[in-house]
Amino acid sequence: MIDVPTLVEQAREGRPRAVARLISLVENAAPQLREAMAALAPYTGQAYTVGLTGSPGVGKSTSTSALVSAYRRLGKRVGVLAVDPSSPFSGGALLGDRVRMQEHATDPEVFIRSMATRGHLGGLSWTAPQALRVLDGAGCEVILVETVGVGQSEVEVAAQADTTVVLLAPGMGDGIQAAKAGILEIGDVFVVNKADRDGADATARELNHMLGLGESRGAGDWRPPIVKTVAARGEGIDEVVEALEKHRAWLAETGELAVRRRRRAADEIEAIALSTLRARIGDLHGDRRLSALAERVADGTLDPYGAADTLVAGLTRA
Ligand SMILES: Nc1nc2c(ncn2[C@@H]2O[C@H](COP(=O)(O)OP(=O)(O)OP(=O)(O)O)[C@@H](O)[C@H]2O)c(=O)[nH]1
Ligand SMILES: [Mg+2]
Repeated sequence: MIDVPTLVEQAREGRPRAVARLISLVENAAPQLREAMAALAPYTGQAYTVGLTGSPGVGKSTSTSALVSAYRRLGKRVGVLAVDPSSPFSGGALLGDRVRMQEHATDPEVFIRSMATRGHLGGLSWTAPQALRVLDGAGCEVILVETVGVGQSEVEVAAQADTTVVLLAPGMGDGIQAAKAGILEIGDVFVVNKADRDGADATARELNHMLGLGESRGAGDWRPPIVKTVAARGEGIDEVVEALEKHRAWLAETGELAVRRRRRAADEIEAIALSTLRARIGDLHGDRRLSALAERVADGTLDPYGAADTLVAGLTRA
């Protein structure tokens, strides 16, 4: 038996086990999730969410860990959500990240959770926001979201954040790769990590150039800063925090924060609605309503669009 009100109360007090169990409800799409989200709702909307994205091995986990340290020095309760969209298993690829996060493992004010999202109903767009809600409701003032893997899923996770940090490293032809992946558009803050290696200045210059090319900014618009770091040694991390705080202030002043959060809420509602509908349609296989429609489409007495309309209307009335 899961006692949801007690679980939520304990999570509010910052008890790690309660937070972990609530996130498990998300991962398992448990029936109690609805009640949990309703109970958490009044406490959400406080956390500042930062997404970290970039090619594999660029230093996302190392940077995340260094940022956790920096925010802890500022006395903030911090949440970390590491999302692995490529794997249906928790753990696995994230094991390395756990090792990198080890130094925070015993800090009661740091909540680290990794989750695998592949194969989930509704996928990333559904699970990550719910997990963020749990961390937010649990009083995390800052939440860092890191994705493992590349491609569209990274962009999706970035879209869950108030501020998106795009990491690059010297070499690897990163700038060009980034442009291809559409990652330049989503970056609010750019970090050139591994600045201890040759070519960091060249990468920063190239990036600066590429950001300038797409420029059509007005006076009050945000100009994404480029920060050089050696995350492995914690160098430049305070400057990243400074850039984040500036962006956060800009978001609040311009009203963009509310715009982004409303857009995310709309995406979230849509994802939940779609997965509800999908589940109902899934339940229909073998259902008389669907077989009756299928029969008519097969024998040409009804077109598939008309049949789908009838089906959808029936589902939403149910
Ligand atoms: N030289 C150098 N190495 C670094 C720096 N930051 C991280 N690394 C190393 O780069 C490797 C990858 O770092 P991670 O933090 O795991 O990178 P990641 O982006 O999280 O990798 P994935 O999660 O696999 O995509 C590790 O061996 C780090 O120790 C840095 O500033 N300089
Ligand atoms: Mg990582």
